[in-house]
This record gives sequence, C-alpha cells and structure tokens, in this order.
Amino acid sequence: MSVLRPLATNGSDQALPGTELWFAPDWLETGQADALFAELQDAIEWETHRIRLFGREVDSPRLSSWIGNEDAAYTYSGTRFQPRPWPPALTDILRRLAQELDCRFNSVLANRYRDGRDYMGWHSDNEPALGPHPVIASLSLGATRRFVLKHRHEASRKLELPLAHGSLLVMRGDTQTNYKHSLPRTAKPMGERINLTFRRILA
Ligand SMILES: [Mn+2]
Repeated sequence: MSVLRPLATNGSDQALPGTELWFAPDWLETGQADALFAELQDAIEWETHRIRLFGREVDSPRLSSWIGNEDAAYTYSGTRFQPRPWPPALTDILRRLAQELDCRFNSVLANRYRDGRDYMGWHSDNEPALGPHPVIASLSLGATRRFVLKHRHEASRKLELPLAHGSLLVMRGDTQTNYKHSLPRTAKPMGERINLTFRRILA
C-alpha cells in the first residue's frame, strides 16, 4: 500500500505547471484491487450513457454509471443523471478517501472500458456543480491504460501517465481550469479497465 505524494518530475514540485496532481501507484494492494474489480463488474448497473458530441447525441464509447448520495444529481455532457445508490463495496474506499484527502465525496462516476476501443475524449471536469477548484480522485482497476493531460493553450505542456491496477490519481487546485485530459483508444490488445472518479457535487 502506498500513500499519495505530489506527482513530480525532474525535481520540480509539480509534473506540470498550473496543476496540482497527487499520485499513489499502489493505493490498493493487489489482492484488494482484484477483489474490488471483480465485485464492481457485477455490483454496478453498467449502462451506455448518451453524450453530446459536436452537437449530436451519440452512444458514449464506454460503459458508465453515475453513483452517489440522493441529492447529488449531476449534469454531464448536456444530460442530467440521477445517481444510483452506493454499492457496499465502496463504503471502505469512501471512508479512506475522506481521511486521506480531507474531502467528503458525495458521488462517483464509474467508467468501464471493455477493451482498447473504449475511450474517453478530451475534456475537463469543470461543470459548475463541481465548484471552481474541484478535487477529483481517480481510482483505476484492471488493465493499465494511458492517461494524458494537456494544457488548454500550450501544446508543449503535456503529461502521459500509465494508470495501473490499484493506482490513485488526485487532481485538484487549478488542474481543471488549465488542463484537459483524456484516455485515448489503443489498437493494442487490452483487457478491461474500471475507473472510479470520486467527486463532490455542491448543492
Ligand atoms: Mn474527467
């Protein structure tokens, strides 16, 4: 089990200027991560969300589920989602996140990437309901996928980070204001990945 540390390279405080990124490569031990991965495949009601892309409504290229407290309704890609109830498998995770991050998350967007064809396009988690400086905690389970951050205007400010089984990435501060992120599709043979992004929706 590893603790969260600032994600830094080349001796700088932060890997990218204008971000606040924290990372723990083995936030969950392998056994814990294996168990949670298997449990969530069954415990979550996976569905294909409809999203708006270039003005058209299309099937999102992954399976998803919006989970949270009853009052944490969320508008995402132009669609309003009523949260589904928390699966018991996430109770301990929520408690640990609250302790380590001093943040009471009230919702999680779960995404399931069935293989390398499933992906997430460029976006920021900057919906008004998240407030100006959201804390987003991203727990990865299953296949390691490439996560990419890039600055809105400066193309050279870019970071690629493999997100492996049991790892936790936390984005906070101005990260969403200054940067977009994506999970690109890949032609490589790729197993399934589940990603949980914990959020706090403000009333
Ligand atoms: Mn995101």
